[in-house]
Parts: sequence; C-alpha cells; structure tokens
Amino acid sequence: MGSQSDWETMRHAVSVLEALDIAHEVRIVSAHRTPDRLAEYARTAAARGLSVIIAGAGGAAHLPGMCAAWTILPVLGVPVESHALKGMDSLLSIVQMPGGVPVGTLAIGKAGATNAGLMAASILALNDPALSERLSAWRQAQTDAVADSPSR
Ligand code: RP5
Repeated sequence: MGSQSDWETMRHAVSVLEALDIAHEVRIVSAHRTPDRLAEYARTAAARGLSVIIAGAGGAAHLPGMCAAWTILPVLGVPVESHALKGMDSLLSIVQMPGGVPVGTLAIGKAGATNAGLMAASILALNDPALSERLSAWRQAQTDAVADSPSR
C-alpha cells in the first residue's frame, strides 16, 4: 500500500489472505515518496518468490501501475477512497493503463480490497488444489450465510 493511511482499506485484503491461509507480506511502498523502494520491491518480487501483487493506493494512485511496469507478475490494483474525490481519482489513476502494461483493477475501497484478496486466491488456486478447496469452502460459507428473508 502507498501509505499507512491505506491500511484501513487494505486490511480487508489481508483478512481474506489470512482466512484462506495464503502466505503473504504487507508493505508500505509509495510511488511518490519512496520511488526507489518501489522499484526495488517490484523488480525483485518474482525472484523473491512472490506470485501476485496487490497494490492499493489513493489519490494520484500510481503505485499499481508503476509496480506493473517493473514486473510481469499479476498486479491487482485497489483504488483507496480519497477524501477529496471519494476514490474516483484513485480509480481512474489505476484503471486506465496504456495497452501493454496491465493492472487488474478492483472496486473502490473495502469491496475492492476484499475482492483483490479473493482474486489473488483464485489465481493461486489454479496451481494449488488445496487452496482451491479452501476457496470453494469460503464461497460456500458466504452463500450459506445469506438469509432467505430479512430480519425485521
Ligand atoms: C497515496 O496518497 C496513498 O496511497 C494514500 O492513499 C494517499 C494519501 O497518503 P497520506 O497523505 O495519507 O500518507 O500515495
């Protein structure tokens, strides 16, 4: 994530990874304030054994795109809701990548962070049958938790 202030959103991605028992790391890497840290992180990610990068940032959210510029790993971008423009700035900064450098962009805020975790799980599950089973069970539990009618 681009800042400590993104944690309140990005913790929802981490919750999913924890629930599915997926090994992960959590870092603050700012495209603007720590550009060298970003280059080092993204350039070495694959060699360090990472498989998917979830990058969440807000405002002029260049983190996911610059991450994708430095690696061929799948990069999932989460637009963090900003105070000024409610995350529309984040969304548009992340989603409209030039052809050739993809960022899989999720929804603004908590839903996007949650789904980034689930999307990462889906990617990893392609080559991990045990994870595939855990992910199916997670989805089934979600289905089972939906009531037939609202409580009043
Ligand atoms: C972005 O600027 C971060 O991703 C964050 O969403 C936003 C604001 O950062 P802070 O000023 O709260 O550190 O780089």
